[in-house]
Formats: sequence, C-alpha cells, structure tokens
Amino acid sequence: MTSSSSPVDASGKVLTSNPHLIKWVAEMAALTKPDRIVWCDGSADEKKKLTEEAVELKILEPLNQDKLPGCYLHRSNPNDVARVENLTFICTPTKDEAGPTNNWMDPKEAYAKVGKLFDGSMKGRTMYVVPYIMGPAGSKLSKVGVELTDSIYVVLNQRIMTRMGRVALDMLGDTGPHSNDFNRGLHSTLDCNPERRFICHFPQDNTIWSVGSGYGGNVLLGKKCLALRIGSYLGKTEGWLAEHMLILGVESPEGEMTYVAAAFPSACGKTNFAMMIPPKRFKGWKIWTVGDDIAWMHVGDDGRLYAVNPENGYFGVAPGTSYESNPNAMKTIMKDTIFTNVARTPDGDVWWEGKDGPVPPEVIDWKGNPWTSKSPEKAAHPNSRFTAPAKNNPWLSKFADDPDGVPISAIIFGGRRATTVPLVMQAFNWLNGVFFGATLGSETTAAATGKVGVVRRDPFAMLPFCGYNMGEYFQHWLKMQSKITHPPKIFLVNWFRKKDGKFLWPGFGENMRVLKWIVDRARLRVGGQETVFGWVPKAGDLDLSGLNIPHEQVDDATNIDLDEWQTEVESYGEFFKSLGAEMPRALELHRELLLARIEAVKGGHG
Ligand code: GTP
Ligand code: SPV
Ligand code: MN
Repeated sequence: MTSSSSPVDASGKVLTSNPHLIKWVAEMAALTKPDRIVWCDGSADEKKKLTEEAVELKILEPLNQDKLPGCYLHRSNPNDVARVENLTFICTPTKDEAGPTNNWMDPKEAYAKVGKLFDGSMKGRTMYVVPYIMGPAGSKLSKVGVELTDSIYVVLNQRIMTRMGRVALDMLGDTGPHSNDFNRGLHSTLDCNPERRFICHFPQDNTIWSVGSGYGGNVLLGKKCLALRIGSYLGKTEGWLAEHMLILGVESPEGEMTYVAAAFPSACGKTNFAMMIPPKRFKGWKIWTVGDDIAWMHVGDDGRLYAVNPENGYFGVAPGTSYESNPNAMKTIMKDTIFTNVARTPDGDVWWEGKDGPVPPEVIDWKGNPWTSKSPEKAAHPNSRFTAPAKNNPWLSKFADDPDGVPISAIIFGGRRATTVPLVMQAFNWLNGVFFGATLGSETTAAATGKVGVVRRDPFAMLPFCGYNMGEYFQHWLKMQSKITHPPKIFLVNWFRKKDGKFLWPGFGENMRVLKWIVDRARLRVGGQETVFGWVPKAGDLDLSGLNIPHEQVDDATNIDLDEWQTEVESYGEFFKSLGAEMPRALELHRELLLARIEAVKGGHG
C-alpha cells in the first residue's frame, strides 16, 4: 500500500520521484486509509481500464456507441446535482480575509472537522492520484495541481477537463525551487450525504479539501476550486486576474483577429457565446473558442492584457443545447463525452429539454426512472451537463494552447436580467467598467442549489468563486489599471430582457450583432451615444439587417428607463455597504455621482 518509494506506471517506469509529492500522498493515505493507491499517468490504456471498471461498477452507462462513440452516461445521487454554495468555505487565518460574501472557517477547525470525515473514508476503496496542469503544458502562467480522489468519475472527468497525468508530473519535476509548488487537493465522495459535505479552501496552504459530494464544481478541483477560488487569491498576491470568463476570437472576413473575454454568471450563456456561429448576414466572420468558463489574465510586456484558458475541456449545461442554439457544442459532444444527469432514449441516445426534434414519447429520466412526454417532471436535470474534450470543438482557436495566451481587446460583463439592463452599453473608462463588474446582477439558476430566478448581486460573476475579500478584489481590479497601459474596453450586455414573459432579444448566434459593435468600439471605428451610464449604439449602428423581429422589440431590448435605473443604482448602496471596510470608496462615489446625474437629467436638483 503506502510506501515512500517512487510510484511507477503499469510498465514499471518511474512516474515521479518528487519527495514533497510522495510524502504528502503517503500522509493523506495514512488519513484516508485506502486499500490501494493508483497513480494516474493519463494514458489511453489507463482511460480504457478505468472506463471498463466504471461500467462494471455502474458508475457509467455506455451509450449507443454507433451514434455516440466513446460516450457514457452518469447519474449522480439526486441529492448531489449542483455546486453547494452554503457548504463551500474559504479557510483563511482571519474571517476578514475571506470577507463578508464567503462562508468562513478557521483553518485549524476546518482541518480538524473535515479531517475527521476523511479519517478512514477510503477504506475498501482505491485512492487515485491525479496530477494535472491548469493552463498549457510548460507555460509560465500554468499551475500544477494534484487531486487525490476515491471517485473514478472524477478521474475520468479530470482527464477531459485538464492536462492530466505524466505531463503534469514532468512539469512539476522532482527537484528544484518549484518542485513543492503544487495545489494539494483531497477528495472523497464518502457516503454522499449533504450533512457530511464540505468544500474547503485553504489559500495560504494552496490546499483544497472536498468531501461528501461527487458532482461538478464541488469535486473537479482544478475548475472552480483551484482555477478561481485559489487562483483569485494567487492573482491578487502575484498581480494577475483569475476570472469566471469565456475567451473568444472574432475573425473578420479580412482576417483581422480581435480577442474578447466575457464574464456571465453560471448558466448565463458563456459556453454558447464562446461557440457562437454568426448569422448569414455576417458572411465571412468567424468565432474561435479559446475557453468557455475561466480566464487567467496577465499583463504582457507590451502593456496589454493576455488571457489563457486554464481548462482543456468543457463542462457545459446540456438543457437548451441544440443544433439551432449551439451547433458547435452539438458537434463537440458527439464523441468521447461523459453526460451527467441527462435523459436516455430507448436506442441509447441522450436527450434533454430543448434538444432538437420532437420530444421523444418515452425516455429514462435523469434519476433512472421511466418518463413519458406527458410527465410533468423534467426528463433531464436542469443542471445536467456534458464533459467534452476541447479538441472536439470544430472552432477551437489554434491559440488555445499558446503558452502566452491571447491579447484581450474587450471585456464584457453580462447577467440574466428580465428588466432595466439594456442589450449593450460601454463603460466610459476603467473605473466605470469595474463598476459594471462590481454591480453585476443576475437571476439565480440551477447551477447552484437553492432558489432559482431571484435577482442577486453577483459581482464579476465571481460571487461564488472569489477566494478572498470581495472589497479587496475590487481594489485589485482598480489597481491593475496602472499596470495595463493598453487596457481592454469594458462592456455590459443583457441577452435576457423580457416583455410579457418572453425574451426580447433572439440571442445565441444573433449576439454577433452586439459583438460586432463591441469589436468596432474596441478598435475605435464606430461612434457611440452617450447616456448617463455609458455609451450605447447610435441609431443605425447596431447591424439589424436580416433580423426578423419587430423594431419595437429591439427598442425595448435597448431601452434605458431612468426610473428603473434609479431604483437599480439605489439598490447597489445596500450591497456596497454590506461589503464592509475593504469596499473601495471610488466605486461608492461613482454610485452617488450616478444618482445625482439621474436626478439632474430627470430635472431635479442633483
Ligand atoms: P456555466 O457552465 O454554468 O458557467 O454556464 P454558461 O455561462 O456557460 O451558460 P451556457 O452557455 O451553458 O447557457 C446556459 C443556458 O442559457 C442554456 O440553457 C442556454 O440555452 C441559455 N442561453 C445561452 N445563451 C443565450 C442567449 O443568448 N439567449 C437566451 N435566451 N438564452 C441563452
Ligand atoms: C458553474 O456553475 O459556473 C459551472 C459548473 O461552470 S461547475 O463546474 O459545477 O461549477
Ligand atoms: Mn461556470
């Protein structure tokens, strides 16, 4: 079982002699007491073996291999279908460091409390050692993590989502100044009981302990835990930005490339925007995906902001994904994909609400029960997902693996807002842009447990993912301005405005029309109309040709109602106050100035 000698792969070749890693694995094994330890090398053989084992253990169900080669279905415990924000903790030495938006636990207390749960948690199980890289292999911007897990599902998902196995051990190396520089992740599904579920982050120790869940962002520790919560903390300390943002490249018919990063909260359209196909009107325009969920952004030597996607795959929302809404995603998930909590058709295909074609009369639902089209329940869980390799994406950017990342010309913030927020608006300057991010609001979705459809403030789409004090995070953004001598322009969008319960804007591919204006603004090629809140497109500048919707509908989608905005901006006050002493004064002053300007425009004395 545990030994201090170097682990070897199936052929007897030494995988690593890194003493820090070997020692830590032995310590964690002494705590969790697995029957076996398996070091993952990331090989095709290993994948085959683990997949077969998962099928035997009914963790995975093979789908129709003619239609969906290499694809499998996983049904999670129905009590374990989304991130659990109430059970997610930032364990910093003081509560202030975690700030008022995070759950906090004292590190000593957390190690003791969660340590008790880990004690013997892997008895009778295998501990998989999963070394992985977040970011391109060999890039200065990348980080190595090692996840110890008792879940084959986690191993197989990590294999898709990250650069996993030998490549990570090689990057970490055995000796040298950085050989102890890896994130230590420990995960056990335990008995999958919400009473014994904790997702704990120790930023100062570069450590994550996750117990009692087997789902998504709770357990794929490279993603939200490392790349965002620990990542944002590292970003503050080291002078860069770890963000909940997609990254895409817009190519004009002349071949001009413009890169854009966009932060939308969970289940608010990042994957769709990152894979968008422009409508007919935009013949010759191409959208290339760099990433669909997370961006790590550093200032380059030329003073521009460069973004890498730390991930290597997509953990995307299934419901609503169709050849009509997102053909690229449909092509991406045709092979080598793990589906979680979708429905299964009688011929071994997958199905979810909003997929193309007629609703099948009978399927097996996400819980494994027979379902008919007359059933009032949903067949697929609203947060059902696909895990697919990035390389399956026909429009994957050739720079997705670039160790230096891509230069960002525009940053977009957007939320799910039925009212108030117009289709698109550009910030006057960096402070104004940070204000857009800081005040971002969105209706809650099924991506996290809890009530769905209530507007909450979700600053920078990072509310559940910021690993330190939110006020300090705003300060960090403000401070970054002095380093970025050629800053991207900042925008706010809203695809989700409604009238009479219906979306006003068609969205999806048609969002290209908004993106085109954003690119032209970023390149200083088009004018703008000044409003109190930012620049909006001048009449006629938003290309609407070939768009088959009434003009009044576009007017409603782009409208700015001063009364609504007054209520909106007033409501930020309470939120800003709740962030406490670290809240930058510049943002509160900007808020007050906005209120005064609204008053003035309305004819008051502001
Ligand atoms: P996470 O993976 O949770 O971070 O989500 P995401 O931001 O990548 O969201 P995704 O692109 O998966 O979209 C979530 C839901 O929003 C899906 O059901 C989409 O069909 C829907 N959606 C995406 N873009 C649009 C849009 O432009 N308009 C409308 N009305 N719905 C959209
Ligand atoms: C999100 O909720 O923003 C996701 C899914 O991308 S998860 O990996 O579960 O966090
Ligand atoms: Mn996300």
